[in-house]
Amino acid sequence: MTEENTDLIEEARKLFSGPIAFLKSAPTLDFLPDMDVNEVAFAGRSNVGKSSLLNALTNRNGLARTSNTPGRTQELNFFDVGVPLQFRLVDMPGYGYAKAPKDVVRKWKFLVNDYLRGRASLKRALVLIDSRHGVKDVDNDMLDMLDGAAVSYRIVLTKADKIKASELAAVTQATADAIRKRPAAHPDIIVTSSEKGMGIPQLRAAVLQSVTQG
Ligand SMILES: Nc1nc2c(ncn2[C@@H]2O[C@H](COP(=O)(O)OP(=O)(O)OP(=O)(O)O)[C@@H](O)[C@H]2O)c(=O)[nH]1
Ligand SMILES: [Mg+2]
Repeated sequence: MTEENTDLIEEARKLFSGPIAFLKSAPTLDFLPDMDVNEVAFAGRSNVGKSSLLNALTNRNGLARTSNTPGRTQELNFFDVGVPLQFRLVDMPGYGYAKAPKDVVRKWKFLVNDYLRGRASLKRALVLIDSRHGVKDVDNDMLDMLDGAAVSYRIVLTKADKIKASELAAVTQATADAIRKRPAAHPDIIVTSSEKGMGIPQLRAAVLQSVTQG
């Protein structure tokens, strides 16, 4: 690891252990906060571990609500990082929940698509992929949406504690191959486990880097 990376990781660690607070929930676009500060959004299938990852990043268990029931997060949830405010984290509603009613799915598509297309302050999306499953069709739909909206994104594998190291290496490679030709994708994949803390310092640094560059 380069010295620059070590510095960034330490700076990110400090920032994420400082003040972080839930700002608001936006069930529709009317409720979005002003674009006064940069944002990083967490996207991914329902139950992939978005809320858990947010909690692991911020070292606060109850910050984002986690659940065994898929489809728990239905709104865009905004969290303010730093005092004075440095940037915002956005917990997005999960997609791909098979039992979701059609009107909920339709509402989700409009909300997410409009948010992604209209948000100059959104510097990067983190797309979470369950390391046991890899990139599925519903994930590709999300990546198409991001490529279409020209929102830069990065893939984060979750729940790495649930599979063997050899399987993890294989799914990481397969995921890298799957996104190679996608225009808005960052080529490097971050492997994480909220449960074990794996990849969390690196993810904090990646978040900080994406909100501070330009
Ligand atoms: N073993 C393991 N379990 C995890 C990890 N991350 C999340 N989980 C579990 O996966 C389930 C779903 O986690 P959530 O964080 O609520 O998932 P989500 O993506 O926010 O789900 P929605 O809000 O419904 O879209 C919970 O039971 C978590 O405890 C992990 O790193 N390892
Ligand atoms: Mg959630």
